[in-house]
Amino acid sequence: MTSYQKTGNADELIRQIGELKQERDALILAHNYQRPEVQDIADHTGDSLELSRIAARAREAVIVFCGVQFMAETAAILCPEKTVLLPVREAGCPLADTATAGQVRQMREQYPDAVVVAYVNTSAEVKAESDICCTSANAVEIVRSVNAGRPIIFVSDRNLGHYAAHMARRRVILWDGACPTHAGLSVADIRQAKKDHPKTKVMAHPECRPEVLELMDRVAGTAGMLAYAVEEVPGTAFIVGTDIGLIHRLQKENPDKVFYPATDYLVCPTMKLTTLEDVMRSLENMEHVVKLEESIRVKARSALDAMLAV
Ligand code: CIZ
Repeated sequence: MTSYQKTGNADELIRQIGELKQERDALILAHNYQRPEVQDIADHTGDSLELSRIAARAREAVIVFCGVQFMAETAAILCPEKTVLLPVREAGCPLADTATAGQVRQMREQYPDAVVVAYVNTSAEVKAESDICCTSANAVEIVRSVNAGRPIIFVSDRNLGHYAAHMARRRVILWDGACPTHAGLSVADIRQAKKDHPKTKVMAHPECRPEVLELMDRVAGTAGMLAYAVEEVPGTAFIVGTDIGLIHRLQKENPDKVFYPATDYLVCPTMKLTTLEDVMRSLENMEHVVKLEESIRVKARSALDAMLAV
């Protein structure tokens, strides 16, 4: 096994990652919010579900998931026969941390007829207590698919839950959780961005507050934002209301268009923890392996399968 030579040279580090990737029979996946240099060395970039599905189809034995804990867990739920590595163990998600399995069980006792819809930004334990999962891309469809006679508990993001309920015209019991990055975006920020960049299209993630979403030309998850950018004519400029990591991919895939962050502080700190050095170390030491209890994995898988069936 090649040993990692610390040269301080980025090209050399990238070369060594490539070499070690072959030796380990590994596939590198990077979420759309990762640092640009991590996205650039990845075999695939995407949202958490897209990446987990790629992981499940991959022929490689090892998946290096550059993202946060719940994302690597989702990959481990979908492909138990592979080794899933999360380069930075501490890369968590403050939104996912707002919900525990015990709290979901308590909610179920309070609303025994309810269908629990778990946003993908939840732990494997919470997914295991849920009936069906959803992502930012399909939350509206999933909420709409629930039998109209039954109450819906939407875990974990109250803004996404509110948006899905509004679009699907359903009543939803909202969890008191929010993404600190998206929920921090204000109406004043959007007004300022529009003043700074007039004649732009404005898009934001459904984890933003309802009053912010009202000002948007498009509300979408990262996959939907990438699609929206392609739809518009060359020369279009956009204000982007999600983590600035997505701007790298938007700009790379649409060189004839311009993308401005809605504010400079739309940065998820845990999504930026993973560096190229961490990816190298992860491959070298085969760390940190995502381990799930099989009973939890099987139950969480059934909530993900219910989503895929819709
Ligand atoms: O599901 C994902 O990957 C997240 C957290 C956001 C998005 O819209 O891609």
